[in-house]
Amino acid sequence: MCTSKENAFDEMYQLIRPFHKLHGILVPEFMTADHFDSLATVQLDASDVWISTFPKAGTTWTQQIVKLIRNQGEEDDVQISKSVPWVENSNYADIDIPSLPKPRTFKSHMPYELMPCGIPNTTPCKYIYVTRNPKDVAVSLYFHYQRSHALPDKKIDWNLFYCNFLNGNVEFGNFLDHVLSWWPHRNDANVLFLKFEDMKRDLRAVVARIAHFIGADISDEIVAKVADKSTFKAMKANAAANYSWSKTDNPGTTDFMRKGEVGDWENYFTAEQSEEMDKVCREKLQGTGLDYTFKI
Ligand code: PPS
Repeated sequence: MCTSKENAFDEMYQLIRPFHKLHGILVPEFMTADHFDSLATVQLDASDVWISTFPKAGTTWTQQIVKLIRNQGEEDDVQISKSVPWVENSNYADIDIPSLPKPRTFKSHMPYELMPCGIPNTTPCKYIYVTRNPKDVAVSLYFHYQRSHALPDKKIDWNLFYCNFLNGNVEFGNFLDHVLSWWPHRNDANVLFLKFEDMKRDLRAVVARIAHFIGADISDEIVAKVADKSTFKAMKANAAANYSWSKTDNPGTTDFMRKGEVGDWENYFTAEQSEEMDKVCREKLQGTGLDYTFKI
């Protein structure tokens, strides 16, 4: 249980590269305030589509879908992180947004009110927010910390990570606060709110919804083609979509395209942790109408 870990934050953040707060949100230090603030003057366009998520909720999957829809189902060999850049990440600061060919698609992990380049209800763009049940997000993010943030040869204990996740002491803060920043806007005309589990259940239906939302006129045949090229298996085998280019200091850790399942959390959560997370979700989501599927 998390309550027994009083120093969880200090304990875990000694094992990983430096993090800091960016406008109140915990992020890796490579995301600088200078870069973020410079985005405020970027001119957005009505054809821009943003994909926003809490990390590990289905970002890359949705990036791939939008990219394929906008390309009539045709692949290219451009890495997804270049085709659909992560805007607030200073590592991509050399990407000149104004010169990118339109229509442009962007990735962000910011909550609603901190979206780069403008709060969604003040811009002409469309936003796809994707969420996933928090137990699977926690497990996926745990492996991501191990692979991408842990100092060489350092291993993070699952119980320690779980505790930090529950307390909102992970990148992009508290998972439930993040989703609840977007949830009230789910019916806004320029927001499409999606769930990872629905994508797993019926990928073609979600591809069709996304195409309709972004105003792409594609046939049922192209919808099927996009869905076929966006399955976990297809993306894992696709060198432009599987992040095989992203290097780790911790050999032996998992691939970015790890499992892509609903319910893998059962292999890591103890019964007490699962109950604790259920309780926190119940308390925080009560009356909002938002719920999650933990198993399909
Ligand atoms: S990131 O780092 O925030 O951009 O990560 P993100 O892309 O949001 O999430 C990575 C997890 O999504 C899984 N994934 C998929 N699952 C099913 N189908 C497809 N096509 C797919 N593509 C990516 C990926 O495997 C990570 O989840 P886990 O549970 O770790 O496998």
